[in-house]
Order: sequence, then structure tokens, then C-alpha cells
Amino acid sequence: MTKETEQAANPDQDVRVPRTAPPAVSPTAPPAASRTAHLRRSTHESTVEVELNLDGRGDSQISTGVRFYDHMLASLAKHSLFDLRIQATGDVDVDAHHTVEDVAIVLGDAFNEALGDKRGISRFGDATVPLDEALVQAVVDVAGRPYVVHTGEPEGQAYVMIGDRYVGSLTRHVLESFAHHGGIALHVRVLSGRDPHHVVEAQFKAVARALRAAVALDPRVKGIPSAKGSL
Ligand SMILES: [Mn+2]
Repeated sequence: MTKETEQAANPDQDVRVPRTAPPAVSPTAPPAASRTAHLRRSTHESTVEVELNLDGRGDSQISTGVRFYDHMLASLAKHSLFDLRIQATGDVDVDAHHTVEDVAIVLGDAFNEALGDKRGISRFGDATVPLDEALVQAVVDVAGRPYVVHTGEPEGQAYVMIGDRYVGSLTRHVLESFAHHGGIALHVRVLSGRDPHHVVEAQFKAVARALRAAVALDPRVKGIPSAKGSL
């Protein structure tokens, strides 16, 4: 007996119909598929493991061997509300460069994977964030068209050591590696700043806030937010 005929034969089936409507899905609820990624990448220069949840609370557990970079990545998680776990080991005895870059690459890949088909997202994000005297604007389009425009760092910023392993030139390199692997058009404009630590940290915070806005689910967006129909 098919389900249909069974129902037709037994009108009492009606009692199974819920008397009250099921709870409405909150417009801010994450989509059914969780927006997470867990990646691991190993080269002769580093081993990097990244776990990312775009619908997190800003919790992080970061260990890259470059303490200032850990501080920046924790800030990125905090202000994007992503949950982020990064465990990286690399040849930081040579230079922090390989490890810092490889973490940014895997983080970008993880972002791209976690975002999935980008259904229902806001897509664009824009944030201007101060840190004392430093002020940074970050604008993103997470549509899968990698591009980076990075301007305005104070003269000499690229050559300043921050902490014992992070040199200022790495900031642009991180933004480029992350954006290229994450499929993000990223504009970062340092509008003002003097303290090298603040200049970097304000950039990470602004990028975090812009990403948070871009990945946010907008209940008015039906499907993929592109006139092309795919991103
Ligand atoms: Mn700081």
C-alpha cells in the first residue's frame, strides 16, 4: 500500500499533522550545511593546520611560532566572529617569512572552502577601524575574484621589526596570500597611523570586520548574490 492510499484509507492520519506551525527559521540562522573547513598543508618549509568556522563566536587558538602574528590572527578571529584554530610549525629559525605566508595561504583556502557556494551571503563588506592614532579602511568582495590594493602605510613600515620575528613588509604579503587563496577582492587603505604595532593591528581588525559583514547571511538574498547566477 502506498503512503497516499494508506492516508486515503485512514483519515485518522490527519492527527499526525502538527497543530502548531514548526518554529520559524531565524533569518540569521546559519544554513543547513555548516560553514567550516579543516585543512592541513605540509611543505619542506612548514606544516600548517587550520580549522575555521565562519559562524563562530570569535574564539581562537593560534600557534605559529611568530607571537606577533598569533596576536594578529587572534584579533582577526575575535573581530570577524570566526572560530579559528591554527597550529603551524616552520623554519622560523631561517626567517618568519615561509611560515607567515603559508599560514595565510591555508587560511585563504579554508575561507574559500568554508564559504561554499556563497548562497545567501551579503558578499560585500566595508569597515573603517581605529586603533588609537591608527585608522584603517578595509573593503572586501568575497566573490572569488582575487585582487589586492594596499595603500597608505607610513614610510618605513615595511622595514620595522615588530616583536622578534615579524617584519612590517609581511602584512602586505599576508593580505595578498590570503586574498588570492580566499578568492577575495581586498582593498586596505591605511588612512593614518604612527605606531607600527597599531598600523598592523588596525589592518587586521578592519579586514576582520569587513569579512564579518561580507559573509553575513542576508535574509533578503535569495540564492547566489550575483547577476551571473554563480560566484
Ligand atoms: Mn596589540
